[in-house]
Amino acid sequence: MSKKEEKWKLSRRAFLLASGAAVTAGAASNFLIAGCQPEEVERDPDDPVDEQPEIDKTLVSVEPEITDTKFNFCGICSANCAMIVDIADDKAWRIRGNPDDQVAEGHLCVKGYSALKDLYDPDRLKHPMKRTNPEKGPGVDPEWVKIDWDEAFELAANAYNEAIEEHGPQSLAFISRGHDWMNRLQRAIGTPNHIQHHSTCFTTYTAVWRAAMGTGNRPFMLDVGRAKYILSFGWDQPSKAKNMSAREYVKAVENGAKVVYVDPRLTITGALGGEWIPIKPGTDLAFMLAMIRIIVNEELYDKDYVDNYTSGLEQLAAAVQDYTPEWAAEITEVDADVIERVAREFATTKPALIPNHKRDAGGPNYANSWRVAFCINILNALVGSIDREGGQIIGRTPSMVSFDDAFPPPDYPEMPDARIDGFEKHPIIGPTRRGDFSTITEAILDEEPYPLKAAFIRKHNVLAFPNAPRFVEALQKLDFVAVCDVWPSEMVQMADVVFPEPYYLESSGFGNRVYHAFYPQIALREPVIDPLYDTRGYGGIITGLAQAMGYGEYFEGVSSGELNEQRLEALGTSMEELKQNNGIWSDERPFEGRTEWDTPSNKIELYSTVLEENGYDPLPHWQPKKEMPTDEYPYYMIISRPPMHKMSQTQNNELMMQAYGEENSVMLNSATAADLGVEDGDEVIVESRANQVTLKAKVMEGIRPDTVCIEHGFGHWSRELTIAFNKGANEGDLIPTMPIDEMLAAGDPGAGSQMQDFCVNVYKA
Ligand SMILES: Nc1nc2c(c(=O)[nH]1)N[C@H]1C(S)=C(S)[C@@H](COP(=O)(O)OP(=O)(O)OC[C@H]3O[C@@H](n4cnc5c(=O)[nH]c(N)nc54)[C@H](O)[C@@H]3O)O[C@H]1N2
Ligand SMILES: Nc1nc2c(c(=O)[nH]1)N[C@H]1C(S)=C(S)[C@@H](COP(=O)(O)OP(=O)(O)OC[C@H]3O[C@@H](n4cnc5c(=O)[nH]c(N)nc54)[C@H](O)[C@@H]3O)O[C@H]1N2
Ligand code: SF4
Ligand SMILES: [Mo]
Repeated sequence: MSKKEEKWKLSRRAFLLASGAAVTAGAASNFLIAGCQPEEVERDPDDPVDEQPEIDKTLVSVEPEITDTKFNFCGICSANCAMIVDIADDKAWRIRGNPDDQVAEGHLCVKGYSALKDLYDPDRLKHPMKRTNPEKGPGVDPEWVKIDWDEAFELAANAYNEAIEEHGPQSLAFISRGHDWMNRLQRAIGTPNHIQHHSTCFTTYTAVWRAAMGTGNRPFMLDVGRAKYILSFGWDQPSKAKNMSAREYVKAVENGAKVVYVDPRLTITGALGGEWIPIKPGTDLAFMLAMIRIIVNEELYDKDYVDNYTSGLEQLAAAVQDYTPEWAAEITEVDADVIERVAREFATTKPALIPNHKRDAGGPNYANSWRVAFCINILNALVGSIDREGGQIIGRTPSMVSFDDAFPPPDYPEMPDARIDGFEKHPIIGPTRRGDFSTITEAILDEEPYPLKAAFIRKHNVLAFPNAPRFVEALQKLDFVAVCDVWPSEMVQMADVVFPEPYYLESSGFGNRVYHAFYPQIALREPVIDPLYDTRGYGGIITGLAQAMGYGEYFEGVSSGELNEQRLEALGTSMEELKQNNGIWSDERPFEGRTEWDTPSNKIELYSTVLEENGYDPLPHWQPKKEMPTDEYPYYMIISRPPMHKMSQTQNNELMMQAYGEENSVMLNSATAADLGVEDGDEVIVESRANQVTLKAKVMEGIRPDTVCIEHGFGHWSRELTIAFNKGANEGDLIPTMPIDEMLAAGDPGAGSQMQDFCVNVYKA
């Protein structure tokens, strides 16, 4: 082993140990990350990675003089853990978790600790660019030319205005997470087309929560740490190294909580828990219906909670009588006596919780997932665990001055109803205007209900869309695409004009604590260093574009500094005070469980009148998943994500890539591998009715023999991502898209993208 390799091995091991410990046991948060030194190295994208300049990867043994300390919060996942960043030699040198943040509690996860590697990534976008090669797609060099901001705005404004004049405002789509500035420009233009990722992520939960509890959109907070019985149906957040989930879960296990982990695949969450039930994919609904029947029939539910805070128990009881444990056993392949035991344990151990986040069994994975989300809500309510200690909590967030109150807008034009993705056709989820990642592709290609001509895209990647190659075809059909990004992602490769944004560590503002918010709290974000490149924040990009398009009046007097000031003043604080107070403002008060709900009955509705009024089943009923194994596609396909990557946006982080092991693989049970004549590490083809991908096989025991699993985030084809390029495959290429008619036929009030409701074949490459 060369000296260089030896050094790397040491530093990598030290890093893994330190970050693993920080995730699971709350180890000292100020360990050093070798390889994260702020060395700025220009990488030539044409050089093979081996020949790139060497980055010093030795462990740092001597602490340099810390000249400044800045506050920020992590922008990698939505937990937004508060950070303290130590500065040495004008460079961000070390990141620590902020101990005063109730989410971080002084610690971060592997991804947060490695963020300096992203900040100083030489592949980052450095200035606005335009493409000069009209051809677009994988393998095509965009032939970028550097331009200034005025030219970038002008090019985009001309293209968008031309589309609007010739084809109407609806011919322009904003594909972006919601943002005050963006929402205003979209409304000023009068296009109904704003598309975000929720249909792939947690829309089924949102729909059920809106209907049965009236609590809006964010079913994200859990008091796992105090739960005594944790019944997970694919809730696997501790395995994702999500900071507070991992910490609270370990706390619960150490406090003697019993964990039953139901998942076709054994994960770290399951392994730490004690009991693993390898359920057949897409059948959790049957398990839950049988549980409800037992709990109701044996009167094991929390009588006080159910009487006072829920409605519809009688109708619920009548609806589940056919769902015996024996019936559920046939469907789920879980023994009837196991289902009975789990139901009784769950109802009689307090506090008990079915934790859920986004893409577990109730997430938009299958045609029946919304019913699973509904059953989870019902079961948590039956045992009195909604907004109670050890249960599912409604996060306490501070109320904020709205953007429109701070800067009242001129009148907006009328907006057409019909959206490109048909999202207005869903009565419960439609009003959230979040849009649909799986129907947009077919709509663009078919020009139904009308032609889409241009798109403005921000912080969404091609690899996140079902059947990504088909989405590329849809993008190729558009006349003009502008993309805001931090990296030269696959979406950037499809752009005509690129607007580079700063990395979050170069940005300012503040953020609500959401994922672990027992009381209202905000965390400060200040630039930890001066911006490295010629970038602009999203608000500034939208303002520049609006002015160039002729919508400048909507942004007169609008400034993020002023908005922040107004919001902080309303809370009785200021940026200055936040700085003085370790970057945190809190309104700490004792936790009091909610007693009223924003539904027609003011209760949690076990019989949902809102679902009924909108044409959906008001009670949970059995419905199978949509696609079953066939001779052609004999295996269930499931998707997950690893602890050290966030979707497709961390693969260019050298540390994370090293920690993961470079490429993803397809997980196969050893019996399945033997049947297929495949050995660990062999290349295999995984094929669905949409596409095929080639990957290495990872042979294991901890997955059902009828199921295969692939982790998401890989298969980058942008050559400008020099580390991420060409590692593994995108399992999303396999996911079929859905035309709007198929989506409506599914009858899902959340309009979920059914990310796993298909089957695959696997064979040796
Ligand atoms: N490290 C890391 N953390 C992340 C993310 C990331 O990319 N990386 N992404 C964040 C985001 S946006 C999201 S949406 C969440 C998603 O995080 P999770 O909601 O935890 O989703 P997955 O990672 O997809 O894990 C879902 C689990 O469900 C199991 N599963 C699949 N099918 C079934 C089934 O039919 N029944 C049951 N019971 N289980 C099933 C899978 O095997 C898998 O273990 O994670 C967030 N946190
Ligand atoms: N195949 C498949 N598809 C999926 C999923 C899956 O499991 N498998 N999961 C789904 C889920 S749960 C989700 S939440 C979605 C997520 O969908 P996306 O948010 O589209 O997914 P990411 O892969 O995280 O891509 C984020 C993009 O934003 C860029 N970016 C990062 N930070 C910034 C920033 O500060 N500003 C700007 N302008 N850009 C930034 C990154 O370079 C990257 O291109 O994906 C969904 N799609
Ligand atoms: S859990 Fe990790 S990635 Fe998510 S916000 Fe916290 S430190 Fe960042
Ligand atoms: Mo997600």
